[in-house]
Amino acid sequence: MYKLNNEFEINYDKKIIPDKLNPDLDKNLEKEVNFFLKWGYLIIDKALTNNQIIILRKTFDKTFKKLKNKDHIDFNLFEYDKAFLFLLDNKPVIKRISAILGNCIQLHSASARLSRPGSKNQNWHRDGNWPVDPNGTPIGSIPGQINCGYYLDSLTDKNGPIAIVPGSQKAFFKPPKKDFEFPDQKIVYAKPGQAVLFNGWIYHRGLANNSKSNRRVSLICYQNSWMKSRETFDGPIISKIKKNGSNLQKLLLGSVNKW
Ligand SMILES: O=C(O)CCC(=O)C(=O)O
Ligand SMILES: [Fe+2]
Repeated sequence: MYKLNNEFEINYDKKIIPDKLNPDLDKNLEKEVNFFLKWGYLIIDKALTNNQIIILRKTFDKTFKKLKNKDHIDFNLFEYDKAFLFLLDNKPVIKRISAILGNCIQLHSASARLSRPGSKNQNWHRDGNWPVDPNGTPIGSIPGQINCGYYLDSLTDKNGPIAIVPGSQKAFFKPPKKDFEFPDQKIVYAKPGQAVLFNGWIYHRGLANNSKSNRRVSLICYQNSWMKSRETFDGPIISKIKKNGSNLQKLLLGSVNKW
């Protein structure tokens, strides 16, 4: 027999949900939003300070050294080391994410990928399943997911830039599982310190690393806060921030567990 529990109890502080649903956009931000809407990606300069780049590289290397042969952390990155945590609500990035998605945002996944020398082209993929007919629904629902890549090594043709296909974020079908180049693909050569935002539903892939050094990236992905997340939000590091952090951190970490 199904047992009723307190499913309907609201157990979060209502102040976590922002009163104002969209931030004010200045001319520059408006330009960036329009670029993102047109091309499906956006490069943010000065997303990390030099010191933050140093800390991230050190933390990244330490983390993967402990994991030995593993080359992909696909969620819960913040539980591996609290030095990654500042990426959660990194101001220059959150500013653009909320300019595009609105103020009600949540973490979809915090991940990291180590492409060692000799790594092959990744498969074309989306970061989440595209859930809406390209014509929209009658009521016009448009959920959104935006990934943010912090590349810790300058991307070159040798170590594998990231390729994206502008327009594919609205395609109904999935990318084929074949190693090929789209004629309209765009190659992004990101630099450490920049953040590369891209639509989570755009076809993309990291390219082969034919250099002699590692290629490192942390990816922090956001979406509307009412969408389902890949994160579990229950590890010891996250639980502390969920309890004592700012309202924004709580919102991003799924404190609003019922809408
Ligand atoms: O390595 C890259 O440039 C992209 C990685 C990626 O798309 C992913 O991990 O989902
Ligand atoms: Fe991806």
